[in-house]
Amino acid sequence: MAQVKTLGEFIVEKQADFQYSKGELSRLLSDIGIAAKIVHREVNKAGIADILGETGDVNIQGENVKKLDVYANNQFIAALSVGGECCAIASEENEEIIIVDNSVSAAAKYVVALDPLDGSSNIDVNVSIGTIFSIYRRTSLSGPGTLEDFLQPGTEQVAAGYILYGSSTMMVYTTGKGVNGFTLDPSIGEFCLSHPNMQTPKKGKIYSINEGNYVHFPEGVKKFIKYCQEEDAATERPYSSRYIGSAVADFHRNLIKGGVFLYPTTSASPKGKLRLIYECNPMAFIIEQAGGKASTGSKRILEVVPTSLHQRSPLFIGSKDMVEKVEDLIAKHSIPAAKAAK
Ligand code: P6P
Repeated sequence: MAQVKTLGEFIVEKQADFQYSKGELSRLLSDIGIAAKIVHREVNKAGIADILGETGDVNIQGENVKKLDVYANNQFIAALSVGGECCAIASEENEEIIIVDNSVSAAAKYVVALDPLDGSSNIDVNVSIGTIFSIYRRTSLSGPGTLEDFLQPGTEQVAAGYILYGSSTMMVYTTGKGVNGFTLDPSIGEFCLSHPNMQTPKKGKIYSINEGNYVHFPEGVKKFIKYCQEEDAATERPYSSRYIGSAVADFHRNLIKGGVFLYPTTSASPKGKLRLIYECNPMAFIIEQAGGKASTGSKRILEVVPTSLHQRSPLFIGSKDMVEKVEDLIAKHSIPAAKAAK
């Protein structure tokens, strides 16, 4: 039987990749793995336990809060707080950053931004959902973590990853030395290395977008959708349209099979819908490490300098050739501001 390598063994083994590493990042990633296993357990019995449905609260995004959202948020905050390796946490579920206020954590050198349960509108209909996380080295020199610690461009991320609660539960992450995927084996309660050194195909035949918003899309995006639908044997078109409505699930499928996920600006989301700091940036870090690309439509996602914690961004992410095709069409069909002003 092939030797199984657990997440814990892998993290320790790769710790050697980081000179001067004293194990803090390793422990931080392990803390995330522990919280993931706890959330996995609840997600997989949501249909049984009284954890379905809504709490009756509305979060800062104006979204109805699902019980599992709150549960996941609490579990990750607790694991990160107890672990002592991060001094502050930013969560989609919390308007302000959470200071991890204990003697050990105050000296910790990392901050973690996370979407504890993305796609939660799918919980009650048993569709895959996910957790997304992003880790930065704090920029503040001492004392409690600060908002500025989170307002760093995605290029500064130390690590990023997601947990996908799907037909199996997987944890996929990068520390800047490639992308590795681990599948939870519930029989031993361990994440085991199942997808070493993940690389996304340069070309893909899948496009993922909510075409219900078509009329509001920028012209270049409309042209890309039509491009995907044209018959052309040489480029294996038409492509397939696949859209789950859960970013982590759509991203993960395209990462493995090749494809492009698009969330452009729409009338409901004039700045895009996905959050820069704890959704776009972590997935952008992963896709670049896997040989793909992530763009706002005109700029590399990882180079956007955030100005607020929950700011949104348009997102075009996946196979390099497909993202570049979208960027080309957006550039070609964008109306220069001056001309538009006439
Ligand atoms: P729409 C889920 O609510 C989410 O934030 C992402 O996971 C998903 O990709 C997107 O919204 C779906 O949005 O507008 O297509 O329903």
